[in-house]
Amino acid sequence: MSVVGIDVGFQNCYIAVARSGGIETIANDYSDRCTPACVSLASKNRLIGNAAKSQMITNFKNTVHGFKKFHGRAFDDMFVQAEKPKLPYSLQKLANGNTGIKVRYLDEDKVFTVEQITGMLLTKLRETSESALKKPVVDCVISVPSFFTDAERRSVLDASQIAGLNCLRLLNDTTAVALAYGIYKQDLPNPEERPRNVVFVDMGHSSFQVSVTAFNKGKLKVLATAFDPYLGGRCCDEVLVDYFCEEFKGKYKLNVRDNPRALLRLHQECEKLKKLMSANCSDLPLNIECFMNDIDVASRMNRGHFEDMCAQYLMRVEMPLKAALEQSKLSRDDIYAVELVGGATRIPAFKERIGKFFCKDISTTLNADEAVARGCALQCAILSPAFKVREFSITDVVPFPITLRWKSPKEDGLGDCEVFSKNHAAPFSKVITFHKKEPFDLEAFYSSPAELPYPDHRIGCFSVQNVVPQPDGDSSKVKVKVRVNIHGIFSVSSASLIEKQKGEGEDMQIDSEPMVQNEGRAEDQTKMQVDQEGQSQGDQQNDENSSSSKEGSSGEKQDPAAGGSKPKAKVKSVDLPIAANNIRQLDSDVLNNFVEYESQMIVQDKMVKEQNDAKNAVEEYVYDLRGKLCGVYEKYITEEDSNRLTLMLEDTENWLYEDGEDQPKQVYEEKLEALKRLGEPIQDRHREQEDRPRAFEELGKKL
Ligand code: ATP
Ligand code: K
Ligand code: MG
Repeated sequence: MSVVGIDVGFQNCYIAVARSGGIETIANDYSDRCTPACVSLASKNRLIGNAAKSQMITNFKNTVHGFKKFHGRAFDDMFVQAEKPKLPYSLQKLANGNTGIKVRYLDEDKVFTVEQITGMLLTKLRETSESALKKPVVDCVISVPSFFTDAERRSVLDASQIAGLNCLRLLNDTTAVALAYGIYKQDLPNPEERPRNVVFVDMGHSSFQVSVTAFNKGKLKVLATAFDPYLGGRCCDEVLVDYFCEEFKGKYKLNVRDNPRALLRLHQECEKLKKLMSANCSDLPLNIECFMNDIDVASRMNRGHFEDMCAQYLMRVEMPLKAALEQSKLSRDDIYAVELVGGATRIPAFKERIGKFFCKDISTTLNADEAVARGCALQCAILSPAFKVREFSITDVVPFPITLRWKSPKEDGLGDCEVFSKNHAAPFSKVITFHKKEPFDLEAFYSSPAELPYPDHRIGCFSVQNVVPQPDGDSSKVKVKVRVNIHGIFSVSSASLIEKQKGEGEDMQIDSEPMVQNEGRAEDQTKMQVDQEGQSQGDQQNDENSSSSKEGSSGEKQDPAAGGSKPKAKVKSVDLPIAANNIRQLDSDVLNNFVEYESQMIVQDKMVKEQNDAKNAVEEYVYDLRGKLCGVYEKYITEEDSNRLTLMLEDTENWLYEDGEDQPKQVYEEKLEALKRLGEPIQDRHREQEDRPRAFEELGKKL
């Protein structure tokens, strides 16, 4: 079983793995710990990560980046429509309304879904972790922004399946950071003491996330999260790009926005400039040679000016900080530390604003780039039975309140009830009791569309089937379990019909539900009764203290509503099927096709790589032998033979650029063999000669 944590960023991805020494962030085949979230499609293969990023300008139409926020979004989505004109590649509406990414691949027009593109990226990240661990990787934990809704989360899970990964948990970015922060701390307050409250702030390329988390020995509990889903480093890049576009229009008469290649270059240069300004207050140059129409462009920028231009973004820092603090019901004095991660928190003006809000020096004790991946790896280690790690319980929150509305076709029972409030503990299960005579529908949706960073507040519709009245014509008691699962996804997970036993009164007793086992951890549950008219008379209890009993798997919580110490009546329950509709997730046959297609593309990439390797081996041999023929091998070959061989090497070199440009692997291998048959005898004679004096020396020593 593999223990791998993957931070899939909008711009940068990181992988951490558990090895004997502990959790390690690993480097990819470019010796880089950061793998760019970039996929480049080409006529023979795909390039992913660093190789793709270096193609971005030359192959801009087919190099996909900045796609993380297309997960779970329709093509007509406002955000997608706003992004579209800024992208060097094309988007297209898919048959189901989702966002498709249109590229040339294998000399054909292809439209990929965002799940497929992220799937490609995850394939690369999986391969990187496999080469570090030297074994197949399947199990992993993947990070998502805490504000991702069900549709976005389901879409990321689909992507992980396409890449052949088994995602044990989608972990919120700031919760991953909290885990990386807390698990090694030896001095956390005891469970009965006041917790240590820490604010985590993650500003990445595309978003800004804040959480307030309470720590005690062996556990963390997220109290609140808040976010600005569109505030990040790229806002600042865009400010600079806008500025220089405008300047170059006047100064050089250049319309940069009409030239995708120039625009991409300007973006890259502006990002570099932005980073330089984090360490430097003085005037800095921006120079790009041969920028457009053979014109070299030059300009300058300094931090003061940059900050002025970013004022609208700097202003947006405070709101999420305030919201998180308010929701946590803590005051500034209750905050032990404010920890910053994410690349954009290196921008001094952002840092300053955050510190000022909390009236506190901010801490940067965590690795700003790697903390999310490390936290994910730690969570994976905790979930893995094969890995010993300190017990640590993690309680996250529901970011947006969720409401359930029920209706049945004939009965006039219609009603709704908020089943998960904002910042409710998660993962979490609840049991709701209905009195029904026929099948009914449960519609789930986010209660407050206005605060949702997503255009559709519907989650899905769950039909509870096979409900029948009791033999005496009365309504049946139907118990429905709803949950926010380990990935932060809502579902109606099971339903059962409780059959009335002989002699039982109207005031039927509800048997306690068995504890829900999830990934080896018990989930907590709350009972809620909902009567036939749909009035909620629920006693929601245990919400607060439930998190403390996480480790216990057998200890059922006493539920006063269930009758306490009264002897339990015998109750027979029948499981009811649930049909889920309108869930935004790929159909299983579509998903299977994508899985199959991904593996074909992997085979294709491997073939191209082997072909390239074989070709490079021929080229290398040609250069090496030619060099040696007029060097160290000179004495071991006649001039005539040497000339003939040199000519042959030259022919081979020409061939490599012409007919031999694109040949199957074997052709190169045979070519190499043929050359070696001529080269190796010379090499042998040379080696023999080299070894002789050494042999004499050895002999001399012995004598
Ligand atoms: P997200 O979390 O939004 O999905 P991400 O995880 O890919 O995005 P990070 O890697 O945390 O984002 O941060 C990348 C951002 O940080 C980029 O905008 C980058 O330019 C910026 N950044 C990195 N270093 C610096 C620096 N020294 N000064 C200013 N900005 C920086
Ligand atoms: K990242
Ligand atoms: Mg990030």
